[in-house]
Amino acid sequence: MKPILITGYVNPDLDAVAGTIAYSEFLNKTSRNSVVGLIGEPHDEAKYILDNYHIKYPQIIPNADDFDEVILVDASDLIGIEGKIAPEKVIEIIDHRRVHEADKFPNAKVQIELVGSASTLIAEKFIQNNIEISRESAILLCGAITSNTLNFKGGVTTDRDRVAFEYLNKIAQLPSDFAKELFKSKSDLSGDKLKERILGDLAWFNMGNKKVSIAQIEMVGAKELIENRLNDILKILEDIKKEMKLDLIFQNTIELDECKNYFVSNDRETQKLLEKILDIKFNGSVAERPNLIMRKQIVPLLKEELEK
Ligand SMILES: [Mn+2]
Repeated sequence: MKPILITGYVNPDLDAVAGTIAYSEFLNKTSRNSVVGLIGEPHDEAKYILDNYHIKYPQIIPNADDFDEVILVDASDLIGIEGKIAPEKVIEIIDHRRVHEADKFPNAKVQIELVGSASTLIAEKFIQNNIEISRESAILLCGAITSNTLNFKGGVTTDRDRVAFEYLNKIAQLPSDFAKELFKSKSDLSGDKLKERILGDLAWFNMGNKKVSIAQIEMVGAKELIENRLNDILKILEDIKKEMKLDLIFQNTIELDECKNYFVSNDRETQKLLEKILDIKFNGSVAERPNLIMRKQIVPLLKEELEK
């Protein structure tokens, strides 16, 4: 029997990279032969953990054509896998976002639970089934939980994430500055890295009759980035808007150190919409908001507003 492919979105983030590697380990130790195959380019943060902890890179594949069965981790939308994975091949989905398209995968067993990180759901499988996890997988899952919960400060954080992290870190034994170093690894956006990051972590949605895209940057030093590169950001967003024929686009810039967000848009309609749903006020092209809000929390608010 062919192995099952375990993968995530094209250009997977740390949650997907960690979750796929650990879930493959779980399946190989319990029930079925599986392999991880990532499509596209993993995010910097994922590469940082793989490099820094000398973990073997998973294989990169062009698409899922060589496989009959696919499991998606940290992914549940057609957008983001289009043309790479046939939805009928997906037999299982493990994800944690409120707005999703799991119903478009006719053969999938679906587990969507609103915890901070898909990696928490994977960690719970080891815990519940009493399966020993490798240190490599524990490190990856710890990294993903730290990242996705914004080091447990993001509004998506649940007790389940904390419990999973605590369990995993007994095996991972991470240094006390782990979160700080992890966040530093994705905070250099000098030169062309800015555009690469925006494109690498872009998400888009159909809401009402509008095509909406949200760029998201999580970093330390967001204020300086916006002060120094605002025009570059606006130009990049404008180019994406034209190229993808979007109705609206904005950037959610998450400052990990000071726990605030900076929203960027120079379109007055978009600004008004965001002012309404997020209770913010634009000053020029930028609006500041205290506390941390992530794209997956903004999407349901935006969808509700645009579809009413
Ligand atoms: Mn995730």
